[in-house]
Amino acid sequence: MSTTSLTSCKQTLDLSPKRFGELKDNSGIAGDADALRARMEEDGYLLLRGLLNRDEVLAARGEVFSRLAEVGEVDTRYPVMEGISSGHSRRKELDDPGLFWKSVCEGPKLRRVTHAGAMMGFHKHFLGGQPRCFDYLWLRVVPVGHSTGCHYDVVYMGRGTRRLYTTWTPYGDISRADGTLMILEKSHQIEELLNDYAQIDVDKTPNRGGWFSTHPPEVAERFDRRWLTTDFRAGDILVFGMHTMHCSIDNASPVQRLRLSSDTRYQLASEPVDERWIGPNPLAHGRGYGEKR
Ligand SMILES: O=C(O)CCC(=O)C(=O)O
Repeated sequence: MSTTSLTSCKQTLDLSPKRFGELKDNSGIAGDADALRARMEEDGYLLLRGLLNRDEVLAARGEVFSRLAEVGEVDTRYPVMEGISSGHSRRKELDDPGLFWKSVCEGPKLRRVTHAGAMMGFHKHFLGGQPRCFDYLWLRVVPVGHSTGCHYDVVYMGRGTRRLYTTWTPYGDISRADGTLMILEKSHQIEELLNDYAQIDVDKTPNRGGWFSTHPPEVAERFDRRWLTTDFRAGDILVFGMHTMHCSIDNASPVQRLRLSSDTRYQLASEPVDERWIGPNPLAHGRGYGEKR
């Protein structure tokens, strides 16, 4: 991959080998649950290539972009599957935009990917028992110029078991220039973060927000670590723990392609669950799918 310049949160990333690198591909150990657990312990993440059925993932992409075309967000002068942004939206004109978004996030093709089949099979294998996926699904439709700030997920969903894992799923082939997820290497071992930032519960500290920083290059410098990412293909997944610092690269698609991904959460069904994310109408941070994203 010959990208010469990337930004995240509008900050230019240092792409030198000291500060930037490739995520490790763990597909070779996908069949060995003990090895997967040991790798998670060591690295704080697992990249698994081609774990999902590519056709199902692409069908979910088509489903989501068709719904977004209904509200004018996808430019229908191009094939809907391309996910080219129109630059505007009629979503706010709907009677209930939250209900619309919920119906997109509950689309059957999307849920087939996140809540069934190979995805649940993997988590059963990895967790060593019956898995449960949060009912709430975080769907990201990221336009050019946008990204996510640096954070641990625990600050948003830390009220249940600590053996909870996020899975980031790209719906399409997403190169880093289109805004992939980045992991801060070994960030699950940074005592300073674990003892302080990780103790936050965003719903108990109003106005603070959950992001640790909106300056990824500064974070890499401060903790003397690399940001890791890769070019993803439909079918790949990236699994990581609640204490793994991550953020995303700004979408810089030259053709205004929307970056489409979801993040979903898995745990053992037998362990305590964070109730905010469960049920037919999850409360989330108070407004369910009507939450400002
Ligand atoms: O996709 C993104 O930009 C953010 C995803 C995220 O924060 C997560 O997977 O926990």
